[in-house]
Amino acid sequence: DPYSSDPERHPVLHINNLKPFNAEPPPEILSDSFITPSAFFFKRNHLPVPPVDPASYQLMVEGLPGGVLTLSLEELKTRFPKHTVTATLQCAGNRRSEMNKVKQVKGLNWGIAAISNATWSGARLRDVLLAAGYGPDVAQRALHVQFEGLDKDVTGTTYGASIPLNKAVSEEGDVLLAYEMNGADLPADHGYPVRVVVPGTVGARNVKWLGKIIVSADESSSHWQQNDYKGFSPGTDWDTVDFKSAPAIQELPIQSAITTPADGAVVDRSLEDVTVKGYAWSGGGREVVRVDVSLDGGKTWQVARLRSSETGQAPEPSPPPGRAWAWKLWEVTAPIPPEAQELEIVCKAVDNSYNMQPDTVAPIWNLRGVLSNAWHRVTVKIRE
Ligand code: MTE
Ligand code: MO
Repeated sequence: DPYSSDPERHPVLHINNLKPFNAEPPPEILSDSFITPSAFFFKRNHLPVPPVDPASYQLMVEGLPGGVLTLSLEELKTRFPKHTVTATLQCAGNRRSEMNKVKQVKGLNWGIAAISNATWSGARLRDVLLAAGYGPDVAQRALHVQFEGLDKDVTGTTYGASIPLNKAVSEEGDVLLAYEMNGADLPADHGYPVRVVVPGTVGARNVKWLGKIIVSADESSSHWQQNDYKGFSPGTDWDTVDFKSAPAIQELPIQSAITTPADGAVVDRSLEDVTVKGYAWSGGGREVVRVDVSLDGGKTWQVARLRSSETGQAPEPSPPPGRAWAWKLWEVTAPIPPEAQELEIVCKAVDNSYNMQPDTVAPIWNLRGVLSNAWHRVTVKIRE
């Protein structure tokens, strides 16, 4: 069994697939803390978790004038300044189950919790590329930085992805070769000993168990870069789809969801108020500036209180412009409307480019069920 050396996992996780392991936390855990504890952080593996010996681990950096640079884990930790970033990771398939309700799509049936927020520490990719000889001449011929994982399928093919070179070398891009998550060594499921963290970019490019970095004129040729993780028209089906016609997903669109109450929950009228909580995040470093919440299916709205730290106490840290990598948690407490027997609670977020979420799923439905970011709706019953 190639999965026999997979680590143990927390029993509270909802398992979408056991081998390879794919699981998400119960949604209400996400809004319990600004930083998601690593045990509850969603896990998305395409392949078995590779066992890596930290003493013999080597990271290779190729495609730069200095030739191949090889770094041990110790060298990565000591030769480069340690940089810490709080960044949210979201799978392109988060909320896919809502697309499945419109029409069947292909992929794991994720709920709303294939997203989590952590503190990551490591070397800046930029610093490592500079040490390997990156300079302005390289930007003339290279456009992409490819990453290869150490996890392999039965044919020996490794997981791979790439990001634009300008994101990788930008001082404001904050791309990390992370060896710590939430102040401890990376857990096995999250890429021990080293993973790429590409803030603002779809989960799939945040390559775990990193083995090789290649600066190249071309994108990664991997299946996951070329023939997966792309968006298409609702009218495109598996007979007509041409994966070459669409760009690989990089920055993700604006997103929000209600983590509590859960759909179908019962709320006692005697409580008088209902408290609604959730998360909101946008890709590309765009900051969430507002979350609107409705208790009546979208007829009337109120503005949620946003939180961007563990305590939520003023003064709240404000991210540098264009570098809002972490989600915001939000909350609304409102009186239960006197005549209502049922509440249709809806949320929608706005980022600082005034991007907003679409109101329904059907117009953004796509055959792979990615980029599912319609207004999130839950219905709760009022018990008299
Ligand atoms: N890296 C490797 N090497 N192998 C993988 O299967 N999955 C990717 C990405 N990096 C993957 C990988 C996908 S699709 C996502 S959403 C994120 O890792 C999930 O990261 P997490 O498991 O730390 O939440
Ligand atoms: Mo993903």
